[in-house]
Amino acid sequence: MSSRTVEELVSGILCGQRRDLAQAITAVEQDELKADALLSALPPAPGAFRLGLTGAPGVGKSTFISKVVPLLIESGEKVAVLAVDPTSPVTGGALLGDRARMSSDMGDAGWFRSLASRGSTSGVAGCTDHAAEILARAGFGIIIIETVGVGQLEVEIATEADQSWLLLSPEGGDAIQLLKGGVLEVVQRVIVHKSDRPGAEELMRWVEEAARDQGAADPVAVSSQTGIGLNEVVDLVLSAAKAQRSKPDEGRSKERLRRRLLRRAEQEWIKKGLEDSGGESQIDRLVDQVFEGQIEAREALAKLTDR
Ligand SMILES: Nc1nc2c(ncn2[C@@H]2O[C@H](COP(=O)(O)OP(=O)(O)OP(=O)(O)O)[C@@H](O)[C@H]2O)c(=O)[nH]1
Ligand SMILES: [Mg+2]
Repeated sequence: MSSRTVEELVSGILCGQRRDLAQAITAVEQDELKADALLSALPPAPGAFRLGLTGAPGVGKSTFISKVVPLLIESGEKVAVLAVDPTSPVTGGALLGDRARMSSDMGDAGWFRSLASRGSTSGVAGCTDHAAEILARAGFGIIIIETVGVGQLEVEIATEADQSWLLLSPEGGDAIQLLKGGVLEVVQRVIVHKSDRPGAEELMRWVEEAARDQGAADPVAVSSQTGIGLNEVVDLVLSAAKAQRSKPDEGRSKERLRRRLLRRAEQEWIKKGLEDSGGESQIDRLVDQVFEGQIEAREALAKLTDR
C-alpha cells in the first residue's frame, strides 16, 4: 500500500474512501505525528457516541457486537468497531481474520478494525482515543470499542468512552466478585450475556440487586444466540447516540482533549528532559557508576532530574 500524504488521506476520508481511513488508523498505530496532523485537518465531530464494551475472554463480546451492529446500521446509523487487544500481539493478528469477515458483512455503513498499539508510545488508551476520534471525524456516529478483561487498563480505555458496558455471563465464575468489588462504579450498565445458558436467571437477579443497591442502570439479559434482548440493547444504544448528537457532552469532550494533550506533552517532556540531562549516553554513564558502586541509584536519579 503506497503511503499517502496527510492532505490526500483527509480528502479521501471525507469522501468515504475506506482505504484512506485504514491508512489513517494505521498511522495512529505507527506514526503519531502523522496521526496528529490528520486529526488537526479533519473537522471536529462532537456528536459521535463512543460505547465501550468490556468483559472476560469468551463472554461473547464479538458475537454480541456482530449481532448489534447490523441492527444499528438498519436503523440508519454509521457504526465503527475498534477491537483493542492490549495483551496479545500474537492473537491480535490471529483474530484479525475473524474480524475482517465481520467487516465485509457490514457494508459501507460499518467499519471494523482491530487495534494493536505496539508502535505507539502513548499506550493502548491513547491509541484507542486517537483512532476513535479519527473515526468520529470520518463520519461514524457510533463507535464501539471492544476491550478484553476488567483490569485497570480496560477501565482506563473505558473512561475514553461516553458509556462503558460490562458483559457478564453465567459461565464466568467471577461475576459476583466483580460486583462486590465495585465494578458498577466504573461501568454504566451490565449486560447479562448468554442468557440462554443455565444460571443466567440467577446471575440476572444478582446484578439487578447490586444495580439497585448502587443506583446503577438496570441490567439487560441478552442472548446473541437466540436474539433475546438484542432489540432492547439497540434501543438503548440508539437513544444514547441521539442524546449525544443533540447535546454533545462538553465535559467529556474537554476531558478527552485534556488527556490527549497531556499524553502528547508527557512524551515531549520526556524527550526534552532526556536531552537536557545529557541523553541516553548520560544514562549509560550513570548506570555504570551505580553498577560500579561509585554512586547510589538515588543520586543517579538526582543527577538526571536536577537539570
Ligand atoms: N450460549 C451462547 N453462546 C454464545 C453467545 N454468544 C457467544 N457465544 C459463544 O461464546 C464463545 C465466545 O464468543 P466471542 O464472541 O468470541 O467472545 P469474546 O468475548 O469476543 O472473546 P474474546 O474476544 O476472546 O475476549 C463463542 O463460542 C460463541 O459462539 C450466546 O448468546 N449464547
Ligand atoms: Mg472478541
